[in-house]
Amino acid sequence: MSKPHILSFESYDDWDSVPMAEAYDVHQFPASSNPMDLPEKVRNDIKAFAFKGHAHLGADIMDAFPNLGLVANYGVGFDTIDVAYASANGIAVTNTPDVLTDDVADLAIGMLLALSRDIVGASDWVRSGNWASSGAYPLQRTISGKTVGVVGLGRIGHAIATRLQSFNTDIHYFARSEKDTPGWTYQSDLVELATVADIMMVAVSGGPETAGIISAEVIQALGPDGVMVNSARGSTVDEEALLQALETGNIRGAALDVYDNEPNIDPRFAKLSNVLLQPHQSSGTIETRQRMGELQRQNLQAFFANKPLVTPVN
Ligand code: 8YV
Repeated sequence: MSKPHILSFESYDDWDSVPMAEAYDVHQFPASSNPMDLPEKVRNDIKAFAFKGHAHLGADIMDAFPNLGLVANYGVGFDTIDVAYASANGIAVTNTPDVLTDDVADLAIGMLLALSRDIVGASDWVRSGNWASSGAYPLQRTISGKTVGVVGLGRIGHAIATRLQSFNTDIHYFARSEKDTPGWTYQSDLVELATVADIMMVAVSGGPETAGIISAEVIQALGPDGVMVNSARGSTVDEEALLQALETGNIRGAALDVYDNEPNIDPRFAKLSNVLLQPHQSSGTIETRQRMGELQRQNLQAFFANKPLVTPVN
């Protein structure tokens, strides 16, 4: 019996590509990024995408596949997928929520600790022999007891706030609406949130609604003693304003896993000593990536079996 045809984007580990190839006739999205480089018959056969990565997925690509019915995204964020266009054309979109929440929240806390205590610089101090030759490392800063502003109280924002609660911090959050979270303070205004916060944790979804919400004004309100951790999307931050604030000491520091132009990030970041830089790896553990792949395949399987999708977006 012939297998259903799917289109795979980017590359997958063996634990994903092997089961995918067992169940489907897998075609690879062309390196040219031009779907028309695939033969017409293949484009007609493909009914689902195993989508991965952060490149734009819009009408120009979807239209090349007249029988496309599903975009199964490997990732929780779907800001680069034109979901409105997909919906209007009867194409379902799924994502991989929940399975990555803990790892993303864990790394956000790790980034905050690493930034505030300069764990990376202190490690280099020991390795280079500076400890023995020059003495104790410069004093760093406390996290416990500080006021935290969490931007976005979805699954990931909530998991970050819950972890930070055990550091005896005072949790404030910005969200579309007030949540039932006794002891945490709702702020409907981001500038207000930044004004009260010592530490800002950005955990809001990407997309047009949140583009640039961490504006120059918000960054200024965070102030010269404030720090920011972004594990959401680069697009949520006015990156030029952030770079200027970091360069001039208008905020104390930032820990970033996401940027505007990944992976070719602004080279000014690498020149700064008050930033901790991560390569968009919040969900990057073997355990979580395996669960993400499984969930993506469960959605593909449900689609081809005409069953309800497991984690639909539209
Ligand atoms: C990526 C992510 O999906 O889930 C998300 O929204 O940003 C990541 O987990 C992952 O890097 C694969 O592209």
